[in-house]
Amino acid sequence: MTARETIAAISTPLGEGGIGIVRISGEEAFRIGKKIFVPKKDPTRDYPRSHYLYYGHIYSEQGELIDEVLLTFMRAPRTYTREDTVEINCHSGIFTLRLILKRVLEAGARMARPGEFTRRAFLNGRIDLSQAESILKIIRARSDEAVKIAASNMQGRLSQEIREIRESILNLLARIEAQLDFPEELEEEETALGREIENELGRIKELLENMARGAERGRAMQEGLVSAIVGKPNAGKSSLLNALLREQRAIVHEVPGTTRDLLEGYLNIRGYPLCLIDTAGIHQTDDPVEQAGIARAKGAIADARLLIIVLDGSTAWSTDDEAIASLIQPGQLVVVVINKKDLVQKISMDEVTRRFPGYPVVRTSAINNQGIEQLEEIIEKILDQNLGTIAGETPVMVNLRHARIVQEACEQIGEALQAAVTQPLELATIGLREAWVKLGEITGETASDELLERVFSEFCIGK
Ligand SMILES: Nc1nc2c(ncn2[C@@H]2O[C@H](COP(=O)(O)OP(=O)(O)OP(=O)(O)O)[C@@H](O)[C@H]2O)c(=O)[nH]1
Ligand SMILES: [Mg+2]
Repeated sequence: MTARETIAAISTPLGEGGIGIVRISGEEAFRIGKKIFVPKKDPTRDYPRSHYLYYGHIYSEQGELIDEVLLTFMRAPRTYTREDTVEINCHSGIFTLRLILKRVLEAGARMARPGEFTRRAFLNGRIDLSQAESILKIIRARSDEAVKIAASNMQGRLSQEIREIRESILNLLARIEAQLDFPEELEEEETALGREIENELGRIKELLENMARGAERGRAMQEGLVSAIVGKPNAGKSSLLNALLREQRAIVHEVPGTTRDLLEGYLNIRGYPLCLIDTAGIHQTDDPVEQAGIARAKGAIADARLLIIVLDGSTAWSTDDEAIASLIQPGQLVVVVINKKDLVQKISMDEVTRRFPGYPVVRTSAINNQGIEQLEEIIEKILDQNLGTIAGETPVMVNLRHARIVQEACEQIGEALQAAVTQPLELATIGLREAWVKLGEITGETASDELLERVFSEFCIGK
């Protein structure tokens, strides 16, 4: 382990709370802890004992009392960073926490950068890169399933699978190379080996494909599936958002064009976290502000995985509805809501089925909370069908970076397979090597400094 500066940060959110924690990590941690902390009881000869909770007080340099605290000295390597660590549990007020941190910095620590504690855990070999990223995912999880997935990856589930796949790739490379070194081998053996290589490549490809398949569900569970509520002005989009969120989140008004900007709300529909975006009503207008809102609405539609298209059942089918139907992109999930079912219905169902063929349709009355449960049921069904459940053994990726790497590796293995079938075996080694290097970026074995910088900068200070 190389000597590094001792770092410190406030590790709990800034604000009022029961307890706040200031964390110190590095060679100087114990010295700093002992300098600023006065234990209540006279310390015994073995003070400070590792992983032992001490009660006492922190004083300023001038000897003024700052706070009453519980303090732990933790000797490396049994710590988060694998370095000597001190944690100070104090009363959580912004000023107390800041005063204690200031005191720690005066005593010789330097302020930690975002994610630096976790980065040290990585550099000191306690966790690999994907495990570090899973810690961040746990912190940001938006559903129970997301916590479970991230926790299992934090334990190294994903890393283990990736290591096994990389190992298989290396073995295969070794076998191909041995073959290339002894070209005098009999032709018959060569075809047998060729078939074996093909089979192994096929197996590796399938493992990667399974992982890629589970990734979208994993990410949706982690971040919330991006879903846009769209429709013509006054259809009841904002009312529907409020009904789904069960709070008066958006302004609802009889004047068309009420919603101008995008409005986001998070909700959990039967275990699926959704990031629900209310948008401005789409129609032809000369008003520049409305036009700007409509442009944003169209952007949100383009980015959404799920579209909740709201039609006003009490008005006739219009060119605006027509225009909205044409915004659906291939691969997007769609549910059609005919709102205002409490009023006399004027909308033509023929037009609805003509323009939205095959999409589920549900009637609601957003202001009376009618049909909302049916809508939720339909959304659940759509997500069940399209986000596929994950095969039991396959680890789930929730990280876009990992998913992209696996996708790329999958393509490279595909190319290797192609080469193994049609061309001299040498060509297959190129794809295999590329896939091996690429997959190493998941665990961090082949990650560049720039990549590490990018990953850890996403963490907050103190983690
Ligand atoms: N009768 C009836 N009125 C509704 C229903 N849903 C919404 N409204 C009314 O329709 C009007 C428009 O509702 P909003 O939710 O603001 O509609 P919107 O689609 O967000 O409209 P814009 O933001 O202007 O595009 C309001 O007066 C609502 O009270 C419904 O189910 N039944
Ligand atoms: Mg609105």
